[in-house]
Amino acid sequence: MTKSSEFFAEIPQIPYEGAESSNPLAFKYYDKDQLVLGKRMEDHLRPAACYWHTFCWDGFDVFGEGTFRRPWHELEGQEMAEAKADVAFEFYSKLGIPFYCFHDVDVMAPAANMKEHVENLAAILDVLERKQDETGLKLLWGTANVFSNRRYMSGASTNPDPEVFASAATQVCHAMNATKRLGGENYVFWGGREGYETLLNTDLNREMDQLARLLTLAVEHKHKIGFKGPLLIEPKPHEPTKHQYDRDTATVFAFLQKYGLENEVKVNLETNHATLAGNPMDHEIAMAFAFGIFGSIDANRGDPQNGWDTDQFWNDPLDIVRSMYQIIKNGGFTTGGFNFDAKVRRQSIDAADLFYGHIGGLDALARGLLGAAKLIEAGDVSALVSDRYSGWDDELGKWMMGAASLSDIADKTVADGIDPKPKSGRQEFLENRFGQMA
Ligand code: XLS
Ligand code: NI
Ligand code: NI
Repeated sequence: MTKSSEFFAEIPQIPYEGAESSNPLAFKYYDKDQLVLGKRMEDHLRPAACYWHTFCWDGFDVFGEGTFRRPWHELEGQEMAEAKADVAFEFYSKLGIPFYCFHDVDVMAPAANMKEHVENLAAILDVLERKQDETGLKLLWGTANVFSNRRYMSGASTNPDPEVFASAATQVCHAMNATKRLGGENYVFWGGREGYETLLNTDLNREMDQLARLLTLAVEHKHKIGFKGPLLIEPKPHEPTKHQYDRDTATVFAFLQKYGLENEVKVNLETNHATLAGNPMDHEIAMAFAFGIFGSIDANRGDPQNGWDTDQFWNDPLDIVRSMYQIIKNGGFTTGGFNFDAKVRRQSIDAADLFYGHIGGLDALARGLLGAAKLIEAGDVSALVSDRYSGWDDELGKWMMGAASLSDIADKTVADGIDPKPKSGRQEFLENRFGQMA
């Protein structure tokens, strides 16, 4: 175990105490060893917490300076990176989750150029590897931040300047190597600035070809270094750019198909990004499974009154149970998991607030899992859906999906006097069933 820091000295290991507990630093529903549909809760949810919101962001917003004043933010260079790793691993361990996630720049000493970037990333890997060994924590995914540095203002791989592409490729190459070395289970691409601000200065065809080129190079590199996990694209429609090329699951799938990457790349879906794209989260999940590209989830939510990625902790029970139902019904996570890509508000400045956010988020997922499991065990929802489509398993349905031509169908319809009888879709009944579990 890592030794307790002053910052988290007041925080104990978070226990599971059950729904009746009034202890704010205890789980009420997340009991990691509880069996749900024959599988441990932890193995269903595979929870992870991220580095960036909790240990990098200092609470600044566009109108104001950082509010958190964390002790490690006062430090510099490798010393800062190591102090950050100390508190991060202490936090993950006290929370009792199995995974974490990071961007290259989250974990390392800041770098002035690409050479320093490569050196500083290498310097922190020994530390992370040692901490993983000490705590048993695993890496759900790694990624490269190719959107914050000024050089990426006009895009990373989609930049009009090939030297910027080269810089992004360098970061991706080293972030993939780092993820492989740390035993990461997936590698993520979020195209933060892979889009445009205005079409007036943009060559769309070139930009999409360049984006696909970097992905193709990453796929080749993955096989070259023997990285076993999938590469995941994280769809988002906009923010920071006006338009992002990977706007939602369906758009990503079309893009992957165009460039022949649909068997190599999957998606990391984020709740708040789905909302921004005008899609409910359960739609994104269902589409990803339908296309065979479901990978992982960034769990968070937006604010219904705000049109941006507020990254709040996901705590809408109905939304969660609907999403969880899609995940579990379709077989659940394989390499993916639920990463809390979520942050406390900038007024929540205490160490305990970081725990309240994650405890609530994990409890909400656990409740959603229990609700979805009940619906799956009851079986009435899936029976209703299969019954609705049962005609397609009969002769007429099979024939139309197979041998029949359009005119064959037209002739038969008239000759047999086919006259369909409308049936209820039962939407309110179904909504009540999900409401009961939320
Ligand atoms: C931003 C994204 C980002 C990715 C990782 O909106 O959610 O945090 O998850 O680059
Ligand atoms: Ni995310
Ligand atoms: Ni996001």
